[in-house]
Amino acid sequence: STYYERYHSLEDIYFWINRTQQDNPDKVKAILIGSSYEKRPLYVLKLSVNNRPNKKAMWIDCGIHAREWISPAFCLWFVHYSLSFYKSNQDITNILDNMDVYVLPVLNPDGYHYTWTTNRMWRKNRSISRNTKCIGVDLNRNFDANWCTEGASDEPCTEIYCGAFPESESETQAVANFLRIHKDIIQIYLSIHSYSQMLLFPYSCTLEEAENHSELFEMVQEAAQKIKRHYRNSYRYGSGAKTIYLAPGGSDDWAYNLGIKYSFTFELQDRGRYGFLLPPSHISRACNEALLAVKTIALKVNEKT
Ligand code: 0X9
Ligand code: ZN
Repeated sequence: STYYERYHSLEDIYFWINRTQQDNPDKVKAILIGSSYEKRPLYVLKLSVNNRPNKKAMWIDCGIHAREWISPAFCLWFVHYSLSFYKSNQDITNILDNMDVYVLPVLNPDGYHYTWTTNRMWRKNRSISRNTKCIGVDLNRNFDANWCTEGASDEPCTEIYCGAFPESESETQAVANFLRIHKDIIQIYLSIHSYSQMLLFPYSCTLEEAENHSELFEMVQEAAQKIKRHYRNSYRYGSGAKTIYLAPGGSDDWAYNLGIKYSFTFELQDRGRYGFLLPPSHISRACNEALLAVKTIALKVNEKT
């Protein structure tokens, strides 16, 4: 198997980030956007193929939940695919000619490292809070979107602990600050999770419909149809709250409210047979399906603007 058909430790991924930028100095720049609770650096890779002024951008983050290993694997897959097939694949060429792409391969490095060394099923980050021996905040409940209402918990010992206050966590702050600064150029926000095969969009923090609900619905519907046709695999789609559950404080809803009107969360393979423990032999299929969804959405947004 190739490098991209295997899972990689955090140390390997840091090495890969450095190597990828060194080998592609004209297309890739690593940007330090902050650090984790345990002081690990958070690097975003900026993919940019030409210096056209006023270029729009897409953001993709992976690994907000530690045990969802297919997610960082997808970010690496996406960067490698973009660098390998720019100029030979028409879709990725069209996308990169029209927008820069910011890729954060591991949003929650402390948690990811912990799943490699100690507990494979860890979800949250590794921050220590007062008055409890329970560790970690669910970073996808820590953003300022109906923070800590129904679907999150203020109990530190739960898997969906929202943290002491919105953006209490240094990983959340790093992402939120970067998006605030770049909100006028970023048109598309994508957050990659697993598992359950779903293409979700705002809102998850309320049952109300987003202002451009039907536009978002049509985009994920088209993406799901393409996956079905190409790979004979089914993805459910719709707003988060109606498709899975109410879950406030998520990055997608927060980015949407910031003004990034094309905001999505993808839940990659599988539908529960292996769950978070998706075997490496399934990585290429899972990533190609997600890649097709990313392309479909990015091309649609390019068409509109
Ligand atoms: O609950 C979550 O955070 C995500 N599902 S997971 O099984 N990967 O944990 C879904 C996130 C959907 N978006 C929001 N809740 N904002
Ligand atoms: Zn998740």
